[in-house]
Amino acid sequence: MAREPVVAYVALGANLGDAAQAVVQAMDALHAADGVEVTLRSPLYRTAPLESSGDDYVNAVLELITRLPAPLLLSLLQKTEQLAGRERPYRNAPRTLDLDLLLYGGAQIDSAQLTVPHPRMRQRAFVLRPLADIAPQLVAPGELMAMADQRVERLR
Ligand code: A4P
Ligand code: MG
Repeated sequence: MAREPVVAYVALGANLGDAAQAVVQAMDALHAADGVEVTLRSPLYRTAPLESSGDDYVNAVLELITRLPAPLLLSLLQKTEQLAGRERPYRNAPRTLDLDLLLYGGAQIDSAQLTVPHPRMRQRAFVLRPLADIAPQLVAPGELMAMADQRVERLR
């Protein structure tokens, strides 16, 4: 266990089956997991697929507090994806649930399994829009405006 609690941000995405339900269930599952407390949940968004095929995605971001070291938090995210029936036929395939670790405190991590901050988060409106809802201090005002061509509609 990490000695001090760490604030982390997780992006959730799904575009197979009941995507909104998968995202909400994952938020609940993470909150119920040992060693994790979900402290903030963004609204859900319907978003156009980016470098991916299939239906529109449902995306959201949550904030959590944990003492789990980052590799164990990643394992928990992957276990939660598996419970939602995640399969990986090819990169960026449509998915029942994708959980990406965006930020883990102020840590910079570059291991074979884990890159934090998430390397593509700053190019993606489907990440920055919900992140700005719950952590506006982490998203610069101009950043989202530069992505106005990416379709992102608030669901609820
Ligand atoms: N990995 C490394 N760093 C991280 C991190 N910070 N968080 C490794 C999570 N995982 C991390 O992930 C592959 C490997 O990345 C893992 O084994 C882990 O060790 P994956 O989820 O199995 O594969 P993936 O989903 O194909 O890759 P990834 O990186 O999640 O894809 P992207 O780049 O995030 O893109 N369009 C819309 N509108 N909404 C979306 O949610 N998502 C994608 C996925 C593409 N287009 C989308 C959306
Ligand atoms: Mg992923």
